[in-house]
Amino acid sequence: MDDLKAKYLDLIAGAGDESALEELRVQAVGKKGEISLQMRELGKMSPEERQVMGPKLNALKDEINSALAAKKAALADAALDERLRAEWLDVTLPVRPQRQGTIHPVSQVWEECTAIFADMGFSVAEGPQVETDWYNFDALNIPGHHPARAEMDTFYMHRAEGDNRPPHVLRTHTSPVQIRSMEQGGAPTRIICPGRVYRADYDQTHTPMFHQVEGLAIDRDISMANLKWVLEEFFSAYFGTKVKTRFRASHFPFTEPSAEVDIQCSWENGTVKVGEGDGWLEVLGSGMIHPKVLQAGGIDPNEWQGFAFGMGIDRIAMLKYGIPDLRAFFDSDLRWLRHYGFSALQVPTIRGGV
Ligand code: 2NM
Repeated sequence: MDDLKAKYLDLIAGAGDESALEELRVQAVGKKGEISLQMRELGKMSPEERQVMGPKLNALKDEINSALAAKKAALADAALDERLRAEWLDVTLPVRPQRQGTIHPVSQVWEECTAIFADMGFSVAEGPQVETDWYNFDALNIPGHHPARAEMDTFYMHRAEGDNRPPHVLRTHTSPVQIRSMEQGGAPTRIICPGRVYRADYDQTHTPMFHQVEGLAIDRDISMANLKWVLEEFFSAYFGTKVKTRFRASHFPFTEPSAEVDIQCSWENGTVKVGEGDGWLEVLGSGMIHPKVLQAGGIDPNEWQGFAFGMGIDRIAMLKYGIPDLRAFFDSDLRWLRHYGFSALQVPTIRGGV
């Protein structure tokens, strides 16, 4: 029995894995195992012999079983240690760099404009891109025969056969949003309307969809002087340097008087710099809101007056960030987007009063 014990304890200690251990278990204490067979022999023994051998065999069986269990646990521990070693992971490593999208210059400048005008008390109004001809034209003092209707290269929506109502249009400016805001909020008011607008025009400097921000301030004694201050404040904050403006008399159906606004710039071997030099760059249209337009928005022109202006977001984005070609804005070329795009963490650069 001592030989049996020594043999199995030795074999168990040397078992390399769980299946080798299982084979040993069957071989020693399985139904037909060596120790089980010995126990069967007890029946053939004399009672005296059995009294000695019985407990000894039971003790041996117990010892083998606990050696098997201990070895099994040791093998499991070793397997776990090996897994932990092989699957080791440094959770303190920085993440691998990931390809990220960028903020489009139009979105960036849109946000910059919103932030600057918000500082001056303007809130943002938005409205539909498909408009009635009333909101896009008539309410803005552009009647059916007015050349501006043709000049604006309007996209017209389709009407069903036999439906003779005037068709809806893709808005040619964001002014209809301002009419809607006048109707809803009345006076006094200060709003800007950034948004997409559409004109059937496509060349080096025009795309059929582009972006505008228009502004509107209505109160009892708003004047062109207020307009000039707001615009100079805006351009100085936007370009980060004091920018002079020049007003030139102009004509728009929706404003009277009307002015086109130039900003000060220099031209040096083909590149424009805003806020220096003695050149001028046209960037904006503006004026005092025409009484008929106030009336169309439900505001009494005998009690209220105000200024309005409109400019191209894409155009001022090109100026500030040195982007040469407008059409590339809407090509979705990833190389262009990575080059001119902004990080999501890049907060719009605006500065306070100059
Ligand atoms: C411009 C130029 C001048 C303008 C007028 C209005 C409204 F709705 F209040 F009458 N909004 N925007 C306006 C005036 C727009 O864009 C070149």
